[in-house]
Amino acid sequence: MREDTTSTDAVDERVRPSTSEPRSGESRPEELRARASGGGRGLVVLPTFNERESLGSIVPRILEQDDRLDVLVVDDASPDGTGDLAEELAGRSDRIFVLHRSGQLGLGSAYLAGFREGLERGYDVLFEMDSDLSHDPAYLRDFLGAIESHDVVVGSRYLRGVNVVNWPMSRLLLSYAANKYARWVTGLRLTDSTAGFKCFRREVLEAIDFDRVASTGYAFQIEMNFRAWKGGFDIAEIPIVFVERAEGESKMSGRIVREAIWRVWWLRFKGIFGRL
Ligand SMILES: Nc1nc2c(ncn2[C@@H]2O[C@H](COP(=O)(O)OP(=O)(O)OP(=O)(O)O)[C@@H](O)[C@H]2O)c(=O)[nH]1
Ligand SMILES: [Mg+2]
Repeated sequence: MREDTTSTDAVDERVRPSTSEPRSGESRPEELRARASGGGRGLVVLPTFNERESLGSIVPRILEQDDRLDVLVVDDASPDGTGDLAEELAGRSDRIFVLHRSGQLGLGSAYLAGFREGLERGYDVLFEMDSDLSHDPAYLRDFLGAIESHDVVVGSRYLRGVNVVNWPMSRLLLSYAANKYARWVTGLRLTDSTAGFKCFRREVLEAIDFDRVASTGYAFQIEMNFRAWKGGFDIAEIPIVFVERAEGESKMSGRIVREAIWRVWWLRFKGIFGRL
């Protein structure tokens, strides 16, 4: 029997079961319904919180990589007006959609909200990507190639040496150590389990009960990999170079790091006892 997940923390940030009604605090991009048609289509989910400086350049660069790609911006009522800019962009292209949420609800739940939307609309491949230009859209072609023969593809910063540009040594060490630690605790054999540039075949996301995904920050990335892996799906890594943001503000915090430290143990024990 499955346990009641509503008793744990982070309840506010959890996405409810898929229904035909939008969640409270979200407005649904109706045009997405008409656009999604299946047949190898990919949706790049771009979570934004105060990313006005970069959104206008990243979105067209994504779309020019491949005709099969559309973009869904998931904006958490950014005070800098990123949501308005996203609407402006969406008004100019039938490949750009926007999901507005009522406040800063966390990265994990932003992705889950975007995935729910994309699954409902029939997309075959769902991408995660940062909107601050840290992830070069040119890699989307590599992802599209790799996802044809794998269930999940992760863009790794550590597959061929260390490919991170402009991070202070302290941050690099933290990220590198976090990856070694996650690998040791969970047994997940990835070089970059906290990476945020990745894609899933729709079947993988359909097999994951979003209501049970509890992590929000870096741990969210580890948890999604872990759930896919435990679900019997295969995960491939491709090398990417990650460039630290030049504009805007980081949302990285001590809370996010602390969550990742204990959450991997939670995953390990849930996994062992088959209670994921
Ligand atoms: N919708 C939404 N987006 C978020 C939230 N937190 C972060 N993001 C977005 O998620 C992406 C990754 O966040 P970043 O702040 O760049 O995190 P990071 O890459 O680990 O750290 P820096 O690049 O140093 O800032 C960016 O596009 C953010 O705008 C959130 O609570 N809601
Ligand atoms: Mg970033």
